[in-house]
Amino acid sequence: RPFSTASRQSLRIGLIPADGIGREVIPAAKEAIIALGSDIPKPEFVDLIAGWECFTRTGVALPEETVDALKNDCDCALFGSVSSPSRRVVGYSSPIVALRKEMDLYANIRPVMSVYPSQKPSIDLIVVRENTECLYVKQETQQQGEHGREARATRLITERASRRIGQMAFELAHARPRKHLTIIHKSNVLSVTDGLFRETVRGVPLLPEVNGKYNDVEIAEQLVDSAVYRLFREPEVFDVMVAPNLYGDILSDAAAALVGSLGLIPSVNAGDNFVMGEPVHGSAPDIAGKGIANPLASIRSAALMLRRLGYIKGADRLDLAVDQVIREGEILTPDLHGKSTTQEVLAAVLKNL
Ligand code: GGG
Repeated sequence: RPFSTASRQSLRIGLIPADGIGREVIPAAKEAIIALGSDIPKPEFVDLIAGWECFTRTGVALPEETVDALKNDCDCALFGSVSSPSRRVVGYSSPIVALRKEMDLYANIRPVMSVYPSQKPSIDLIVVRENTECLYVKQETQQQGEHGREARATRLITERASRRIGQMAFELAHARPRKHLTIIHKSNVLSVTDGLFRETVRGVPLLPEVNGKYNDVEIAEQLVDSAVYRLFREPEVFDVMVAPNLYGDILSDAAAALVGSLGLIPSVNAGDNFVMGEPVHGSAPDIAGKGIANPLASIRSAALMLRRLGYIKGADRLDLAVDQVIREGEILTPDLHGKSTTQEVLAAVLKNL
């Protein structure tokens, strides 16, 4: 818990629903936070805009006012989902990628857990995704080559970013019962970039400032392709996994398949001075506006955000209320083979609270 809002009378929470189902699930998370009552400081919500729809309306995907408000007027935030187009659009750049960099939210922490005690093997892992570099520096060029067009992308891995994501991952592993960390890379092929990531993360326990704190963490390594294979064959071997940006994104979606739905998986974008909850799922244009999006990942993201800020009781209550809805299995959205709406699932969570 690197920073504290504990002395606050109120908690200023920026809300950025952005696109698609983000506009349905973030308001649900807001209701769940309000229902916590005195277990957290009085929440005050700051409505903010960003996203593809914002771009089509205003010509800007991430307005300066949104970033300013987050930096100067909010203690934390919740982000929904964004629908960036798959083609290049002049003047547009993904606002969530930009926001993570602007706010220096260098770690994306994505826990994946099975809820049913009967699920075998039982899954309880965290993907720790580096959040600021790799191919997401978005330095792409295209030119005419001898055999047609040639496109290139720069992949940036720095010692600084690898060290701090490594420290975050060791800290999380150290705090868990199994104390096991797997470093994900592909340094048999990308020996320079992934080689630097691997070597730097491995070096974290030896840093003088760490002072031996992580000596109890068992370190393993896995090439990213075989990590996906093992994730499906024997997910129970993983505890904390730390990965460069793109691998972390892909691995966490894959891991979500093991526990029923991407609609259950929360995350926080964490830095040293700010935290922003965000469901791992995207904007789901196929179901947007139908009122059937699963709000549980967003409610769990709110719990993760509160937990990182130190509001453990509030976070525990949200997690327990969500787990109970899943275990009872009666009021679930269609992604979990249920027939209920977003509002009905929210009502069930609120009842459990
Ligand atoms: N909440 C996660 C999310 O929005 N995922 C989709 C995503 O990251 N898309 C990248 C983009 O649209 O810019």
